[in-house]
Amino acid sequence: MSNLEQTLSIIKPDAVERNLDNEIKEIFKNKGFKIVDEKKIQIEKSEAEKFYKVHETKPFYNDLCSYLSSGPIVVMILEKENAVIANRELMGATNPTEAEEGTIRKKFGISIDKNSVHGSDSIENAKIEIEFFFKD
Ligand code: IDP
Ligand code: MG
Repeated sequence: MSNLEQTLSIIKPDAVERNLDNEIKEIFKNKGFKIVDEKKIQIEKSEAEKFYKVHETKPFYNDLCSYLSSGPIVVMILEKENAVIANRELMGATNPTEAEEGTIRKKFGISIDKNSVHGSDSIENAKIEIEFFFKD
Protein backbone atom coordinates (compact mmCIF):
# COMPACT_ATOMS: atom_id res chain seq x y z
CA MET A 1 0.00 0.00 0.00
CA SER A 2 1.34 3.36 -1.02
CA ASN A 3 1.24 6.00 1.69
CA LEU A 4 2.90 9.02 0.14
CA GLU A 5 3.06 11.87 2.66
CA GLN A 6 4.51 15.34 2.91
CA THR A 7 6.20 16.81 5.97
CA LEU A 8 7.83 20.12 6.83
CA SER A 9 11.55 20.24 7.49
CA ILE A 10 13.54 23.25 8.63
CA ILE A 11 17.32 23.50 8.54
CA LYS A 12 17.82 25.73 11.58
CA PRO A 13 20.14 28.75 11.92
CA ASP A 14 23.01 26.83 13.56
CA ALA A 15 23.26 24.53 10.52
CA VAL A 16 22.75 27.18 7.84
CA GLU A 17 25.37 29.33 9.58
CA ARG A 18 27.86 26.46 9.25
CA ASN A 19 26.94 26.03 5.57
CA LEU A 20 25.54 22.56 6.21
CA ASP A 21 22.31 23.08 4.26
CA ASN A 22 23.48 21.41 1.03
CA GLU A 23 24.96 18.47 2.92
CA ILE A 24 21.71 18.00 4.90
CA LYS A 25 19.63 18.24 1.71
CA GLU A 26 21.80 15.50 0.16
CA ILE A 27 21.11 13.27 3.19
CA PHE A 28 17.36 13.70 2.68
CA LYS A 29 17.63 12.96 -1.05
CA ASN A 30 19.85 9.93 -0.47
CA LYS A 31 17.24 8.58 1.97
CA GLY A 32 14.59 8.84 -0.75
CA PHE A 33 12.92 12.12 0.18
CA LYS A 34 11.85 14.36 -2.67
CA ILE A 35 12.26 18.07 -1.94
CA VAL A 36 8.98 19.30 -3.40
CA ASP A 37 9.59 22.95 -2.53
CA GLU A 38 12.22 24.86 -0.56
CA LYS A 39 13.26 28.39 0.29
CA LYS A 40 15.93 30.09 2.35
CA ILE A 41 14.38 32.82 4.48
CA GLN A 42 14.81 34.69 7.74
CA ILE A 43 11.67 35.05 9.84
CA GLU A 44 10.61 37.68 12.37
CA LYS A 45 10.49 36.69 16.03
CA SER A 46 6.71 37.20 15.93
CA GLU A 47 6.47 34.54 13.19
CA ALA A 48 8.62 32.14 15.21
CA GLU A 49 6.29 32.71 18.17
CA LYS A 50 3.34 31.76 15.99
CA PHE A 51 5.11 28.72 14.55
CA TYR A 52 6.10 27.42 18.02
CA LYS A 53 2.87 28.47 19.76
CA VAL A 54 2.39 24.89 21.01
CA HIS A 55 5.44 25.50 23.26
CA GLU A 56 4.35 28.91 24.60
CA THR A 57 4.14 27.72 28.22
CA LYS A 58 7.60 26.12 28.17
CA PRO A 59 10.48 27.85 29.96
CA PHE A 60 12.57 27.75 26.77
CA TYR A 61 9.89 29.34 24.55
CA ASN A 62 11.35 32.85 24.41
CA ASP A 63 14.90 31.66 23.69
CA LEU A 64 13.59 29.18 21.13
CA CYS A 65 11.75 31.90 19.20
CA SER A 66 14.72 34.28 19.40
CA TYR A 67 16.95 31.52 18.10
CA LEU A 68 14.76 30.44 15.16
CA SER A 69 14.56 34.05 14.01
CA SER A 70 18.27 34.78 14.62
CA GLY A 71 19.50 33.94 11.12
CA PRO A 72 18.63 32.35 7.79
CA ILE A 73 16.80 29.02 7.75
CA VAL A 74 15.93 26.64 4.93
CA VAL A 75 12.32 25.44 4.95
CA MET A 76 11.43 22.43 2.81
CA ILE A 77 8.45 20.31 1.91
CA LEU A 78 9.70 16.71 1.94
CA GLU A 79 7.78 13.90 0.26
CA LYS A 80 8.20 10.17 0.75
CA GLU A 81 6.28 7.10 1.87
CA ASN A 82 5.40 7.73 5.55
CA ALA A 83 7.42 10.96 5.37
CA VAL A 84 6.46 12.27 8.82
CA ILE A 85 7.82 9.34 10.82
CA ALA A 86 10.67 8.68 8.36
CA ASN A 87 11.87 12.26 8.82
CA ARG A 88 11.58 12.07 12.62
CA GLU A 89 13.70 8.91 12.56
CA LEU A 90 16.32 10.46 10.30
CA MET A 91 16.46 13.61 12.49
CA GLY A 92 17.03 11.71 15.74
CA ALA A 93 16.17 12.69 19.31
CA THR A 94 15.64 16.35 20.26
CA ASN A 95 18.80 16.31 22.38
CA PRO A 96 21.73 15.49 20.06
CA THR A 97 23.52 13.68 22.90
CA GLU A 98 20.58 11.22 22.95
CA ALA A 99 20.28 10.93 19.16
CA GLU A 100 21.22 7.65 17.53
CA GLU A 101 24.24 7.14 15.32
CA GLY A 102 23.47 7.99 11.70
CA THR A 103 20.88 10.66 12.52
CA ILE A 104 21.18 14.29 11.45
CA ARG A 105 21.07 15.61 15.00
CA LYS A 106 23.75 13.16 16.14
CA LYS A 107 25.97 14.22 13.26
CA PHE A 108 25.41 17.99 13.30
CA GLY A 109 23.51 19.03 16.44
CA ILE A 110 25.37 21.26 18.90
CA SER A 111 22.96 21.23 21.85
CA ILE A 112 19.31 20.64 22.71
CA ASP A 113 18.41 24.09 21.40
CA LYS A 114 20.86 24.21 18.48
CA ASN A 115 19.86 20.83 17.10
CA SER A 116 20.14 21.70 13.39
CA VAL A 117 16.73 20.55 12.11
CA HIS A 118 13.01 20.72 12.74
CA GLY A 119 10.49 18.16 11.51
CA SER A 120 6.71 17.96 11.84
CA ASP A 121 5.62 15.51 14.54
CA SER A 122 2.31 14.35 13.02
CA ILE A 123 0.47 14.31 9.70
CA GLU A 124 -1.94 16.94 11.04
CA ASN A 125 0.88 19.27 12.12
CA ALA A 126 2.72 18.66 8.85
CA LYS A 127 -0.27 20.08 6.97
CA ILE A 128 -0.48 23.08 9.31
CA GLU A 129 3.29 23.75 9.13
CA ILE A 130 3.45 23.41 5.31
CA GLU A 131 0.54 25.84 5.05
CA PHE A 132 2.35 28.20 7.47
CA PHE A 133 5.42 28.55 5.25
CA PHE A 134 4.08 27.82 1.77
CA LYS A 135 0.57 29.26 1.73
CA ASP A 136 1.09 31.45 -1.36
P1 IDP B 1 11.47 18.41 18.42
O1 IDP B 1 12.13 19.54 17.65
O2 IDP B 1 12.34 17.20 18.52
O3 IDP B 1 10.08 18.11 17.92
P2 IDP B 1 10.18 19.75 20.67
O4 IDP B 1 9.95 19.14 21.99
O5 IDP B 1 9.00 19.94 19.77
O6 IDP B 1 11.33 18.92 19.93
O7 IDP B 1 10.88 21.15 20.92
C1 IDP B 1 10.99 22.10 19.88
C2 IDP B 1 12.38 22.67 19.91
O8 IDP B 1 12.55 23.39 21.14
C3 IDP B 1 13.51 21.65 19.92
O9 IDP B 1 13.87 21.22 18.62
C4 IDP B 1 14.63 22.43 20.56
O10 IDP B 1 15.23 23.30 19.61
C5 IDP B 1 13.89 23.26 21.58
N1 IDP B 1 13.88 22.61 22.91
C6 IDP B 1 13.17 21.52 23.29
N2 IDP B 1 13.40 21.21 24.57
C7 IDP B 1 14.27 22.14 25.02
C8 IDP B 1 14.92 22.36 26.30
O11 IDP B 1 14.70 21.63 27.27
N3 IDP B 1 15.77 23.43 26.36
C9 IDP B 1 16.01 24.25 25.31
N4 IDP B 1 15.44 24.07 24.10
C10 IDP B 1 14.59 23.03 23.95
MG1 MG C 1 8.36 19.26 17.94
